[in-house]
Amino acid sequence: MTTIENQLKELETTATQAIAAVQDLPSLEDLRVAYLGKKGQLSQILRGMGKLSGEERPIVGALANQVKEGLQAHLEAQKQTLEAAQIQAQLQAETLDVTMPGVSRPLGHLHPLNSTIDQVLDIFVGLGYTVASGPHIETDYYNFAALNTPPDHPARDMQDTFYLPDGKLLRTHTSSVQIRYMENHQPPIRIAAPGRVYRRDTVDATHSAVFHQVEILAVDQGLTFTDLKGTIKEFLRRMFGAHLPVQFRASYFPFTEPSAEVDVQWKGKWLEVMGCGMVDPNVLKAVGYDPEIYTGFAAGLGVERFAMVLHQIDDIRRLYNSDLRFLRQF
Ligand code: 2U9
Repeated sequence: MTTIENQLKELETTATQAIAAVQDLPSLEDLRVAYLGKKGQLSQILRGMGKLSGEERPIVGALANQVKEGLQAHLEAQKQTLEAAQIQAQLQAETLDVTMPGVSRPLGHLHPLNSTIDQVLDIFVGLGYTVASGPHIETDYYNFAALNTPPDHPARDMQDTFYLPDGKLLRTHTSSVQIRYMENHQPPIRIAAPGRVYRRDTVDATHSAVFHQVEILAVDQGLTFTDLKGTIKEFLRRMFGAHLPVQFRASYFPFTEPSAEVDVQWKGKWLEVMGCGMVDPNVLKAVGYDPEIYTGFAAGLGVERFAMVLHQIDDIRRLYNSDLRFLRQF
């Protein structure tokens, strides 16, 4: 045996062992370069071929090829083994156990005031009304004067209304929204104005200085008190149920004439739930509508009162305390 043949055999033995022992793909690649690369050990050994005789050369050449192919096969086999192991490890690490108990995340829901507002608006939108909104800080004009509420009316009293230092005020009803809407639209109109309103009430179980209203307004040619009654009755039936007894009692508001309060018989008792009336001609005049051509009806409801009746809530303050033991019941 020539020295080269010995070297080749030795290379084959050590390289085969080293390849079998390697545990990761980068080290395997390092071995390939070290043994079979351009400047690797096999190339180094073959550099000595020049010194061989003519008969030895093909024999050694054949052996070199055999060693090379053998090592390549080992490298490939080990590569496949390591790759398979890597995939296996990845699968293990990323396995999802679908039988594990889930992590439950608490799901929020609407506040009872918001769901009541939504219920009311859904009904009026279903009857063809458009939802309108406007500023909470208002001028005397939009909150009172345009609504036929004269300067000496008690509603304007400092005792009843929050005035700001600049003479503006916190709106006491959403009717101001409807004045603004009428200024920018011509009849026929049908609008619902939901929102927060402010009054200097002493807070108790049924009164809050901040509460919510939905007011509705329709202006068209030929609207009568019968249209108003029909609309209110239909609304209340959709809200409280099909066979609800409803009664209208004469009342007074500066912005409607005639005016009425609406009671429903609910769980055996008559409860006042809304106010309403035919829009006062002075209000129509204020926004430039001709009261000889157009008539209108309007109604208002307190959202807190509705929510309290619907959900048997005994104290209005519960709606603002953010007590989760209370809120989770809805
Ligand atoms: C315009 C003209 C008239 C809205 C109306 C009432 C009667 C009413 C109360 C119900 C409970 C207020 O929240 S509450 O305290 N509202 O009784 N509201 S008529 O009348 C209007 C609105 C807009 C332009």
